[in-house]
Amino acid sequence: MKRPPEAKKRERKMPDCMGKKAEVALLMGSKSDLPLVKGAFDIFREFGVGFTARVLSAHRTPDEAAEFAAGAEKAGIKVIICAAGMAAHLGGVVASFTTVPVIGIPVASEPFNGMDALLSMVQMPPGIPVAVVTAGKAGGKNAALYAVSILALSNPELGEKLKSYRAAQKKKVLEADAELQNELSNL
Ligand code: C2R
Repeated sequence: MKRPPEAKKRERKMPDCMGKKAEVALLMGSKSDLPLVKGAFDIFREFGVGFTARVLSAHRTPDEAAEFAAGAEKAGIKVIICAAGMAAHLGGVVASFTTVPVIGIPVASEPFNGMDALLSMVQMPPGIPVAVVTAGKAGGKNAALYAVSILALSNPELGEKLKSYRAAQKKKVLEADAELQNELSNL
């Protein structure tokens, strides 16, 4: 049976960053969100995770956003991250077109300082979940780390990298504490 042209379109290869097959897709509602999600790129690079990033909007490019979401699984995407501000419907709409896990990053903007985006993402009706992470710059980093944890479930090497990352983080904090204790004892 001949497949409809849109099915073919959906299987289109994802544009890969880092020359690796993309397993994570990071969508942002506008290019203006980019400064807040850059932390995610650093984590993907650090962990060697292939990713792709797109500017797509459920409001402004509904057809393209739906096409991307509907074709993501076949294209090998295992986690989709959606960053959006204001009435942030992007994550919810993307999640409605796929069973690939969707993580939302609420982007803070005037006049509600991100509360609008947070509630739009976190208050999904039952049946279509979106996992929401920290608003602000930390959101990019945490969304990427969460995506890495999901991928690590079926990739032991990535799991080990994640454990080393946590151990290095712990070491840094304990060193900072030792430094503080030293400073306090010299007061
Ligand atoms: P502009 O800076 O382009 O005016 O966008 C974007 O994520 C951005 O934070 C302002 C804000 O609008 C958000 N936006 C959404 C969606 N599309 C764009 N929340 C969507 O589909 O949910």
